[in-house]
Amino acid sequence: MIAAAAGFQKPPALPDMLQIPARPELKTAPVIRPLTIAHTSDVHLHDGPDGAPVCAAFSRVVDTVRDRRADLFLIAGDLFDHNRVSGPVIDFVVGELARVPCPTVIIAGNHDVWADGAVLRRADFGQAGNHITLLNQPDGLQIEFPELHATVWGRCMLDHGPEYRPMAGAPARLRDLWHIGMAHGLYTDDPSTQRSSLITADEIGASGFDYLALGHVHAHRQMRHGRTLACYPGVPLASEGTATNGCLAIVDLMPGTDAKAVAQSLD
Ligand SMILES: [Mn+2]
Repeated sequence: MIAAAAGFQKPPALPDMLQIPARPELKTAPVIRPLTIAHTSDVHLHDGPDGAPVCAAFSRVVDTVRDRRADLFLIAGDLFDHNRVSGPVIDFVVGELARVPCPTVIIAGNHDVWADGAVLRRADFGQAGNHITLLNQPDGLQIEFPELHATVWGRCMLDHGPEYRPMAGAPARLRDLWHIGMAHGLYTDDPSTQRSSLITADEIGASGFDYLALGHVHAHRQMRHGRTLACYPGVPLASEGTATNGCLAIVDLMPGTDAKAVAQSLD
């Protein structure tokens, strides 16, 4: 029912026989645009000759972000293998991120934690363009992307330990925007375990995120709790001796349906 504007004159009623049947009640779906997300994690870029295949794999990730015309690119921790990564690899990453045509959000992982002198602190992502956002607040940061009708939240990891909970302080949905989270840690069904950086099923279900971009576990895996689809994307470079190719997650958010993710091969 739409209220008539002030001054609007209601037309005279038609005779009964000419009345047009009322349409079925339209569902009041929120005005949210579809969104395609490309999601990677655990790239583990590093120096040295054996770092070259990893760099090539990250280039294939960026190629896929472009080919799939993703609206949003999420890097859910451990982009770098360690915090001593040197300038050439940082320059390479900045150059690759400059090729990404959409907003890109990065969080730290346990290999590239937000310590003094950390590689994520030394990298000048602004050189890649103003489309790169680093969620650098230990207590969490929620960024709104008006053009995407979306928010992205995540915490910045300082220490990988049992006391660190990647989902602590996750905010409620902002207005009717897509509600997206990022978290680097270990998903578990057993909240009593003493492992580090735990992410529990209850936390995922309570978050209300439409999509939760996970990192840390090196295999593609999807979990649904409540309305939330949580996903480890799989790693870009498959480890030696495994039959599978590297992959990332391509996620489709469509108004009125649950999120869907697929593992996109990087062969
Ligand atoms: Mn990790």
